[in-house]
Amino acid sequence: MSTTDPALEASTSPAGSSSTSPSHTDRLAADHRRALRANDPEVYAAIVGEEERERRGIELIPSENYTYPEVFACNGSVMTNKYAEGYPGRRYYGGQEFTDAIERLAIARAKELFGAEHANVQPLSGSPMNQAVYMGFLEPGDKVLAMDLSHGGHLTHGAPVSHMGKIYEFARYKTKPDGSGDIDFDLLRAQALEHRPKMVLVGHSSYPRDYDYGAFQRIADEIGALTMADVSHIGGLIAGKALANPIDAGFDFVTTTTHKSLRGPRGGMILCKKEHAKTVDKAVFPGLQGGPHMNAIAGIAVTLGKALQPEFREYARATIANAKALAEALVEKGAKLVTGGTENHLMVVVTTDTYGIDGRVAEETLDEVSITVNKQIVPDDPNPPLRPSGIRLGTPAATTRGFGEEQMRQLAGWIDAALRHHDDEGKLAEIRGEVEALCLAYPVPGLS
Ligand code: DSN
Repeated sequence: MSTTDPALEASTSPAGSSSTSPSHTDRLAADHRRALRANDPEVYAAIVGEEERERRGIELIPSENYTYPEVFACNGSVMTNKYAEGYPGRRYYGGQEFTDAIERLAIARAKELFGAEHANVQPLSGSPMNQAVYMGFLEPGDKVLAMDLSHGGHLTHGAPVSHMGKIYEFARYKTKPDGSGDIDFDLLRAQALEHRPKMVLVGHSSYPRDYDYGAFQRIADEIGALTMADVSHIGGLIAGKALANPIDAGFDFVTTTTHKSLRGPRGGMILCKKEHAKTVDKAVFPGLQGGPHMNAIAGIAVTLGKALQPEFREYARATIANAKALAEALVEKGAKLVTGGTENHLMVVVTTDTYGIDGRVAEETLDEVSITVNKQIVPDDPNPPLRPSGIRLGTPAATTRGFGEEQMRQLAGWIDAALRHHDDEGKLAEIRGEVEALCLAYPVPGLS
C-alpha cells in the first residue's frame, strides 16, 4: 500500500508553533496527517490507500459522493471535541458560543433551501433520522403504508429485519406489474382505505423515478394520515430544483441524509411543519440521541450554504442528465434496466438477464476495472440479497468529479464490455487501464 502523501510533501510546519495566523491554520491539516502517519501507520496507510482508490477509479454507487474540501476541514476540526446536548440557546453544557452559531446557521440554511418551516440537523445519519420521526409520532403497533423493499424502498421503511419493522406494522405498496415503475394510485388508495395507516411513507433507495407527491398527499388526507418523504437519495436534486419537492405538496415530514446527492458530511436532517417542530426535536434529543456531532453539523452548514448557490442547480441538472445518458447508452448496448431507464440519478441493471451473472459477480467484476457499484435486488427478486439479480448505478459522484455525458457513454461501454468478459482477466486489465486513465484526468475534490 502506498504511503506517499501529497498533502505532506507540499507543506512544512515549524514544530511547537503557537501562532493562530492563517498560515498556521493552513498547516493544521498537514500536521494532523503527520501525527497520524507517525503514531498509527496502519490506519494512516489505509486512509492513503482509500485516497488512491478514489483517485484511480470512479464511484457509481448512487448514494455516494465526493464531499467538499471545506467539509473535510469541518470534519477534522475542534468541533469534534464538543458536547452540545440540547439545541441552540438551550444546551445542557457550557461553552456553546460557537456550536450555537454553527447549528443556527445550518438550521436557517436548511429551511431556506427546502422551503421548510422547521429543520432539525442533529440526526447522526439516515436510520436514526427516520427512527426519530416514527418514535415521535407513532405508537408501537401503529400502521404505516410504505414502498416494498424490492421495488425500491429502504430497510428503515420497516423491512422485517429492522427493529422498526418489528415495532410498527408496515403495509406495502408496489410499482405496477407492467415494469414501468409507475405507482398504481388506485391500488394504493384501496390499501390506504383497507389498512387505515397512521402514516403514508414515500421514499426509496433504488427507485429510478420521480414521485407525484400530491397524489400521495391526497390519499393521506382522505384517511387523516401523516405524510413522510424520505428523500435521502435525491435531497440534493430537490435542493437544486431538478426534482419535485414534497414540502410543496404539503408533506408533514421530509427526511434526508446529507452525504448523498447533497454532497455533504455523513448526517441526516428532518424538515417538518411548524406544528410538529417540538415533537421532532424532543424525539431526536433526548428521545433517541445524545450529543450531536458538531463537526458534522459544521459540515452540513457549509454544504447547505453551497447548495443555496446558483451553481448547485446546474450540478443537480447535470447529475440527472448524466444518469439519463448512462442509462440510454447501457440500453443501446443491450442491458436490461428496471423501469427501462431513469428520471433521477440512479438506475438498476438486471445483470442476470443480459450478462448471465448475478449482482455479486457483476459488482466484483466492475471492482476489478475500478468502477465501483453495488449489487442490488430487483422488483420481486427471486435471488437472495447477497446474490441478487442486479446492480445499482448512479451519477452524483461522477458529476461532482466533472464527468459529463460523453464520459457516461464511455463508462457504459466499459461496464458492458467488462460484464460480457467477466472471466477474461486480460480484457479486464485492459479496461481497467482505460478507466483509470480517464479518472486520473479528473481529480477528486480535496485530493488533487
Ligand atoms: N446505504 C444507502 C444506500 O446505498 O442507498 C441507504 O441507506
